[in-house]
Amino acid sequence: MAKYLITGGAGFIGANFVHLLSNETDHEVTVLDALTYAGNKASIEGLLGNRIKLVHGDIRDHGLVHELVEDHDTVVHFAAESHNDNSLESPDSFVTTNVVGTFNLLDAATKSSKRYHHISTDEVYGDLELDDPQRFTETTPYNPSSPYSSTKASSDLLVKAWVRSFGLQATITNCSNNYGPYQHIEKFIPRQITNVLLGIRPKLYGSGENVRDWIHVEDHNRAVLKVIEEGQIGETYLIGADGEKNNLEVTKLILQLMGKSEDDFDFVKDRAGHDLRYAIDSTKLRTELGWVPKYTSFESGLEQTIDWYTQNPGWWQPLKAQVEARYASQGHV
Ligand code: NAD
Ligand code: TDX
Repeated sequence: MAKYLITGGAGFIGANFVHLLSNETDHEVTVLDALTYAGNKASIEGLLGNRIKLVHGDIRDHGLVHELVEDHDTVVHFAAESHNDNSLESPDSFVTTNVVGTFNLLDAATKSSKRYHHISTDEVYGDLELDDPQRFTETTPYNPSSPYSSTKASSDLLVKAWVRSFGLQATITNCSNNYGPYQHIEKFIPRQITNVLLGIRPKLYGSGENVRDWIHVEDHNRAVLKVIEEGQIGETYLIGADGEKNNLEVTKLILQLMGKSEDDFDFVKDRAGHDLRYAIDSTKLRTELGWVPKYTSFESGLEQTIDWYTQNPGWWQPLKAQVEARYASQGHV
């Protein structure tokens, strides 16, 4: 039994990770989450009690971060501003949360000699051509495109520097696009599912040719746990499940699974600087740590996700009008 501090544990991936720790380990867990627009206490409410606690606080609060890190064995850092479209409109909080917030955690984990795991993204590597035979690996040079991905890249570089300069006991994982329950409805897949549920046509940026490498959130989180338990200190592991699909294919599949016509969607204004393709080669994680994904069928993972949003309107419906109003102001409708 260990004491885990989970930052961003009321967000999409962090909340799913807290469910995994609750169901499959006997660790004590403290969630540190600022409950921004992207955090939702309801995602972990049913788990809160003696073993799982929530501290409503900000990773930019240096004193609070030091106090909490000192009292735990392992820090798993999910908290971030995570949405590319928002980072184009108002990048400030991306810099303060993703860079300065990460610095606070690294400083505290170094000073109190704690194990630190850093959650990052494949977007730090930039994008690939559609026909590029090489996928991202642990040695691909960093080349981020957006304010979001450049702040995530900055935070990864801080971790690497703290490992080398101060001996921080850290690992990093860079994962591809996640889907599954509890994902904020500003993101692509839940935006389209909830649109269809409300009779609104899905909205596809540009020509829909952009490719993302989809992985179910549970597969991501099981890989994270494996890296924390068995990974080599100082190492980076890429997490991906060979799930490349373009946005047009995903939109058509959602429409088909929800009993609508495949053409029942709109093309809308593209995202500025829109990355064309992400693709992960996860050979290192698979061969060194023996991780394999459970969700090998994207279609059945997507069906399960559609069911979850259909069964849980109370979780997402209160957010919908505001999310769509923001997209309208950005011209993505
Ligand atoms: P999310 O936006 O759903 O959740 C982020 C959480 O962090 C929220 O609960 C929010 O309240 C909290 N938070 C934000 N700023 C904070 C602050 N200053 N202090 C404390 N808490 C704060 O994000 P997500 O999709 O769950 O992503 C989690 C992590 O995984 C991020 O680091 C992201 O970069 C990374 N990642 C995401 C994906 C993906 O597909 N979603 C893929 C790879 C990596
Ligand atoms: O309405 C939409 N229509 C559309 O075509 C939205 C919201 C998105 N898109 C496109 C843009 C992307 O090509 O769908 C793709 C996925 O978009 P997002 O869900 O915004 O994800 P992305 O920008 O790829 O980044 C995600 O994966 C990597 C997460 O938000 C990041 O946090 C993670 O690091």
